[in-house]
Amino acid sequence: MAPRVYTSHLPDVPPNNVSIFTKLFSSRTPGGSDVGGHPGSWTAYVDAASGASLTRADVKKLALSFAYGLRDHPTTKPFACRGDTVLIFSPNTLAWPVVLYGSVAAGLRCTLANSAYTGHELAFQYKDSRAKLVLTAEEGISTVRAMFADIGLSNAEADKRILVLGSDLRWAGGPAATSRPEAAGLLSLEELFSRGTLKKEETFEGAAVHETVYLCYSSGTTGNPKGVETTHKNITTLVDIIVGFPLPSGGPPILGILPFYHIYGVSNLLHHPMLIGVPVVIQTRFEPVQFCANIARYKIAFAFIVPPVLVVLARHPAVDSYDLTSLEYMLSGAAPLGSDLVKMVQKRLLSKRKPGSTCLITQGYGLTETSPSTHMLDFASADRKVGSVGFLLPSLKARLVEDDDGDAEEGKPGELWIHGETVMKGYLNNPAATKNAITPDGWFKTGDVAIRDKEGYYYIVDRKKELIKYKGFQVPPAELEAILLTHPDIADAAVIGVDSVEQATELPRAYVVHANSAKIKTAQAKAAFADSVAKWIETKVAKHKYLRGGVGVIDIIPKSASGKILRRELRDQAKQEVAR
Ligand code: 4UU
Repeated sequence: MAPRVYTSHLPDVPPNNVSIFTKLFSSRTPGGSDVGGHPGSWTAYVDAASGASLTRADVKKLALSFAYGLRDHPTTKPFACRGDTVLIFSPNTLAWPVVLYGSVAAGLRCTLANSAYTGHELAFQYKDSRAKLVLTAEEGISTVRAMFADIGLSNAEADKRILVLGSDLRWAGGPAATSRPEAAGLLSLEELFSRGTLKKEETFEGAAVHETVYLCYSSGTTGNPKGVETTHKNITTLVDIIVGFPLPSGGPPILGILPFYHIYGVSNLLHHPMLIGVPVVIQTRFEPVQFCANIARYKIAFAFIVPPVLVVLARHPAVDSYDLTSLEYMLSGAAPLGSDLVKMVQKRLLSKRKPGSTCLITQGYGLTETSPSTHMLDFASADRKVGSVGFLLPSLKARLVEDDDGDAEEGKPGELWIHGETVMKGYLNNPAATKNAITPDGWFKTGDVAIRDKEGYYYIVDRKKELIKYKGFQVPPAELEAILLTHPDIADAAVIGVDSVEQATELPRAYVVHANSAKIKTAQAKAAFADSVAKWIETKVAKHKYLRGGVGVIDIIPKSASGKILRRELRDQAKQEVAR
């Protein structure tokens, strides 16, 4: 049967063949003083805590200066040739856009790591991405040193590969700060700024636009995290695709709480606002009281969020202590969003506003592998289509595949496949995983099950892949299972996600088989063992991977004849255990 291919109802965007830096920072008027088509004097990024800010022209100038410093400074020079990879390890700060765009201008690849990672987790990404240099916030220095120790590098060699993004913001007109003792002897951002400026960014034109620029990590449908090769062309196409969705150009500031190291943050808080001329108020990391305080202080009208942020808005007392009336629009993504929660938040926020006020909550959908957005719900349809991730974005094609031979009938669920210029090049150094994810004719298999209604709105109804998402963060079960199997008392293990409606997220839950079940016969002994396993995991991994869904002790992990864990069975079992 011929595939049933859906296209967007919106016109395709014109193809473009430039680098990210050229796309975002070139003047649209020849010889003009604008940056990316908007006045260079407009504010681009604001540090929420100090109020220090950078204009669009500042960002461009500092990025080019950073790029020059990277290539010129004797310490960084050996690690900063075109195509080399830098690893960025920092919570959201004002330095982020500067070093990201600066690295891109210098022709480098950037691998972005979760700022909560342990040294061991970071070591995996550093080695796998073949990174050479690490850009870290002060708070991350000890973890980075632990990472270099983990991979067997001497302290002296390790220190040559560390660049510190300090908390002193004088380079952005902000306050001075005393640097932490652990930063002593390490190269700082300011030292790179002081050397000169790159006259012109490294260019990527023609075939070079297909060079990899970002390596975010995703486990895809199965296994361990893999480096997603995102190219210049992927990103420049994506920014054109989402221009105007959901924000108009030149609007009021938006609040930046999504982590910049996740593709959702990179795309929606770093690239997109540069293109549409909207300032981003940067919050270091999500924290409920600060979130509310920043909305009030900066009169925020819009925020990109993940579903658990709505739990805060529905229940947290801080919501009553701050004036949040400016917040009229939110876009949620990275995990499923329940319509009850949307309605609860709207009810609470609107109860404090004049009749007829606006509070619209919409959704976007995408994946690291699709750079990321493929679907977005327009604000005009937000109330009518609560629960939908919206329509397919321009220039993309979609299929809903029932199995490998056929597509689902209209209105019926199928695995969502995506085709277009925003589909990643592949998984780094992993042709087998790439082949599994992308068909020979370029269809990327998302692992999500979707329904498309008659009007062309999509609903994500299930996830076929094993991936768990805790508050929008990826938790690859295979990674936790491999760690659990190193526990001396565990003979076998499986990890699944259990839903928490309360927290609007999944929680990772492990099932383990004791190596000597005679030792844990009583319910009490089993519970104590389960507890000890959950605590033990907390010594090994970043917080978002903690076994918050608990640990179940069982006799055997259900597996198929070919040895695959039957996760659906475990998910059903977990539901019964919770119901009991
Ligand atoms: C149900 O989470 C992301 C990307 C998020 C994103 C991107 C563009 C959100 C809004 C936007 O405009 O990437 P990953 O790679 O970490 O995780 C991808 C997975 C998907 O396969 C799906 O299972 O995250 C889940 N997901 C969603 N699920 C992402 N968005 C949604 C959603 N509803 N709205």
